Amino acid sequence: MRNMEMSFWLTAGALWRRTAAVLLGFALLAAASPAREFDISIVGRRVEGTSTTIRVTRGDSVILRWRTDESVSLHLHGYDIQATLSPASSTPMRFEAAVAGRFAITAHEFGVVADHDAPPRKHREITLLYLEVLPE
Ligand SMILES: [Cu+2]
Repeated sequence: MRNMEMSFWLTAGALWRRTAAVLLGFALLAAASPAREFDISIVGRRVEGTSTTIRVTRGDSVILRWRTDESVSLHLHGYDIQATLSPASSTPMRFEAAVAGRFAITAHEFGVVADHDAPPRKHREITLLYLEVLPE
């Protein structure tokens, strides 16, 4: 009986230490890569609001959550990330801001889903926003 009780407390202690280690791991992970989230709406082929620049710090995990009133294909230059947006739902664009600098986020043809590899003549882009990644 005494032995059983003791092994219970030993097991409980080990479990608690493991749980604490896992929690500490999550805390460190969260501190190392804070996710910066931005909600951005495109209305009438323009970004709503007054700010035309999104600022983050190098090393940040970034989520740009897009809404649009019209289908459009977006292109984050420099990072070379593309996303096709539709009015039906919001579309997240996730990336690690590994490179510092100023990068244009452009809209390719609105209305139709644009082909980025189309001939240059047809590749019209509208700059919607700038992403600024500041060095730490
Ligand atoms: Cu482009």
